[in-house]
Amino acid sequence: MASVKEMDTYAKLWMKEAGTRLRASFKTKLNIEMKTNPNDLVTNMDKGIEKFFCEKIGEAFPEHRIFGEEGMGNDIKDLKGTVWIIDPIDGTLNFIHQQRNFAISLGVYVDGIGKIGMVYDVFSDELYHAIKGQGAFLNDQRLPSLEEASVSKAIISINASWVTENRRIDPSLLAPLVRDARGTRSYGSAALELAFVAAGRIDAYITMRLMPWDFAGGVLLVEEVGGEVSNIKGDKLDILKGDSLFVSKPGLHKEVFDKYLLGNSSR
Ligand code: 2AM
Ligand code: CA
Repeated sequence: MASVKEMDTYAKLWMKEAGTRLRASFKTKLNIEMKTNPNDLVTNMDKGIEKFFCEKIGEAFPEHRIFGEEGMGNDIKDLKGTVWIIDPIDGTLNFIHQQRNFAISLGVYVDGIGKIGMVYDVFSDELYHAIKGQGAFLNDQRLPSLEEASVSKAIISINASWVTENRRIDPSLLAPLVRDARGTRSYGSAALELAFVAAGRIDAYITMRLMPWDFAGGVLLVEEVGGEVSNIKGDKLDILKGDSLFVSKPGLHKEVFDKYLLGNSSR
């Protein structure tokens, strides 16, 4: 069986090569297609980068399975064995509109347990990287453990959708949190927002709907620096189906559940 070290070494090389390809694509004309709606877009690069990972993983680890956003991997119905969960471009709208604020996200799960998490901020050339039990790193510099935080001193990443009429949460629940926090931000890439929480650049990230490849890599980064990770009800994440997500520095989780999400929590 492949060792975590071996998978990690390959994964890092592939992330860097994929990033170089994405940066090179800034000079070319993108081929953009609509997926489910006019704001849900996919480019030739999303597909090309997923194909690149599928080929590399298939050559190095033919017995492993791949769960990718663009569907070029396997039809995944369980997390048995080793599964590589990949988003070739997380934040495709940013990639198209801004050529920044997007990331490649990768998580390696063995029998449902996250072993390797990587998020590559391609524009900034910052590779966030975690191995379960061994800590999290930014460009090979170890990230320190997160310190306790409180809402009044926190910068919270949240999309404005969740405090306006929407189908997933009563906007009056999160509006007071937005009011009480020191500040809010929205970067438009869940993987990057997870990496920013792990690096202490923001204090929390809350969102109502993510797919497995949006968070499979990033949640490991946050866990490895002692951050708190759950869905919006306070339950363990559903890695296979996707979930809502609430990650934060220690202490913030409890404060947010106690003061703002009471009634929405299953605890
Ligand atoms: P994507 O660009 O890979 O689709 C934007 O707030 C974040 O949510 C991005 O990480 C984006 O990833 C993801 N996202 C966008 N639309 C989504 C949807 N309908 N369901 C789940 N995740 C989504
Ligand atoms: Ca994507």
